[in-house]
Amino acid sequence: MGYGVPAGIAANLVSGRIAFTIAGDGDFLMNGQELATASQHGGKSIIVLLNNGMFGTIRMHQEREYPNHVSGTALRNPDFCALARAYGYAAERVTATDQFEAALLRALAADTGTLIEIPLDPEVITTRGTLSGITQAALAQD
Ligand SMILES: Cc1ncc(C[n+]2csc(CCOP(=O)(O)OP(=O)(O)O)c2C)c(N)n1
Ligand SMILES: [Mg+2]
Repeated sequence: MGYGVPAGIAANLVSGRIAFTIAGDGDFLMNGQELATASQHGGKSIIVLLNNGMFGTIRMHQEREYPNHVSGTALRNPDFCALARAYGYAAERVTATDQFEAALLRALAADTGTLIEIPLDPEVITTRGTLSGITQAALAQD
């Protein structure tokens, strides 16, 4: 966590190639200020930010081991698109799968870096199950 955003910016600045970073919301919050570095040095990274409003991986562990005992994993997030624009990045929010390709093409064509925010339902916690499904499975074991 906290690595992908600055690493992508550094990779872009060193190589001149567009860097593509996928970040969680908690992950982005650790080093998102490095967008200032990208803007300062004319860097361009494309960041896809998966925003589920929580430290989802940790919440998943909490539900599995201590169902319905949430502690410290909810996030009160900023407006990530507004934040990215404040640093000089372009930004857009993608809310449907069929919007993504056009957003990515705009990002590839842009002069600056771009943050693409994808709001995610917190229930969509893995490819194989839901958050409430994990909670119910844990409760059923007791
Ligand atoms: C520097 C660092 N601190 C803490 C952790 C432990 N950790 C693993 S996943 C996670 C939460 C990730 O949240 P987010 O980036 O929002 O992604 P999500 O799991 O919600 O998709 C944490 C705190 C870590 N991997 N690295
Ligand atoms: Mg998250």
